Amino acid sequence: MGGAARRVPTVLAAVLLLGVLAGCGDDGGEDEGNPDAAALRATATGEDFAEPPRTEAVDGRLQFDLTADDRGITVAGTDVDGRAYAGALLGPTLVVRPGDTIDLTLDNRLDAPTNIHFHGLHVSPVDNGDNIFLSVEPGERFGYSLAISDDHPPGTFWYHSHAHGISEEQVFGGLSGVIVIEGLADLLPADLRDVDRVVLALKDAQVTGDQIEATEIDSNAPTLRTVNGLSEPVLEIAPGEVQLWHLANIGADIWYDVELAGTTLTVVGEDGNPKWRVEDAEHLVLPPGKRYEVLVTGPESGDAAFRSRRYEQGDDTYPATDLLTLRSTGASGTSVVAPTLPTSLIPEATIPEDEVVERRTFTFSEDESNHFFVNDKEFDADRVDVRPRLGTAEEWTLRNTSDEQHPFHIHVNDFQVVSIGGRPYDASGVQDTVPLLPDQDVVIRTRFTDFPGKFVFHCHILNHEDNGMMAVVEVVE
Ligand SMILES: [Cu+2]
Repeated sequence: MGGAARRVPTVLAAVLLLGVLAGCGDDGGEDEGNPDAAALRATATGEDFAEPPRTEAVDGRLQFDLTADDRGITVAGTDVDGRAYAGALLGPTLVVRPGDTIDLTLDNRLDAPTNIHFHGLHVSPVDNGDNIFLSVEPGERFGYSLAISDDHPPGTFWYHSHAHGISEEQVFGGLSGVIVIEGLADLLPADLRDVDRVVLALKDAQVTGDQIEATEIDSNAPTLRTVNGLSEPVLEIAPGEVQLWHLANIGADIWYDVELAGTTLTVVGEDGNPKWRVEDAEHLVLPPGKRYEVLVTGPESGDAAFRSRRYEQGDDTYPATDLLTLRSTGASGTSVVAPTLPTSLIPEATIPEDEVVERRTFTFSEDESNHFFVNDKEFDADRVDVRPRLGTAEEWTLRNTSDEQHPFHIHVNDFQVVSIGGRPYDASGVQDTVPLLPDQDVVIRTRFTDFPGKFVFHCHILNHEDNGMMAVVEVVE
């Protein structure tokens, strides 16, 4: 296995600085790509792959301070304004194991309130847990404490600002990062348990002048799509080597439809949940918030492009874009003996129909003036929209009556998709994010286990969430 050391990225910094220089006084006229983004791409492609710095738990505890600061991203001694954790487009990757505790102090040096959501974690939503109703004011420090249970599923999760009304500009400016709960590789066949684990966080940036766009974000505008903040980096792999990729879309608004040229992606996890049934995918759609864990096998030789296909979201259209080059270190003619891939990681655990105690329908809609609704209501933090009982299972019909797609996401508890567009869906695991296509009901079942209290579900296009497409769940005993 490779195990090559991965350095802290400094490339993005240089990229952005060059973008700033290239962007000065240069304005528009191009219909493909804003000039700054184009300049960034031209100067940045082909860099070595790198991951964000890792912050790992020690003796069962991950204790650290996380600064949110709009002095932004330090670039070779120069700052580009953004809204960033620890001075980078992506916050550090938090690495823990089941049973660990995350003790994170958020130090808000922004000039706006903020907070943190821990996306996908099955933890308490109240007090100083995964509580998105609290607001950390400018100049304040707030200590989050999250107890991750011994039996928490391993996989890919993420953290980001959930400050309602400004979550889009905060995440777009930088306020998001990856969380890895270790242990997924332990569920693989014995000869794959030492597999190289690689984080590939997808995030875009629209750099205008000397700052990341904040006030006039247009999710359909040309944007620089990065992997770990790098433009088209090169990731090396040995012939026949299997790597475990943690794919995560941690951006604010845009979608990806990823593929690896010439091969399939072996999906072993989705949204931080190991698969009951491993499946090969030719491509994977990742709306904002979505994660997949996939196995990738190194080709005999040559390069393979990891790219996003053109994707039409209904309102926005994202052009086909190369994201990363996977480079085989093998000489031409190298023969490869690929290891046996798994067919299942954990036993199937569907939620049976006879366990369902309540059925509800939620309709997602929008009007012509950028207002978004759940059951005809805009979000109100002081209103409770649904009160499930702790320990019960419910079946929800999610109905999208708008003309564009919305990725549904619910906090705290995962769900099983049981049908899409009236056709039964043979789930291969549970998930926490699912795209709602226009005029296609998605039916899910979920159990409200372990944690009473208030949390939310919402569309994970953060512009839509900020503009109303969110509702309050209160789990009661
Ligand atoms: Cu939406």
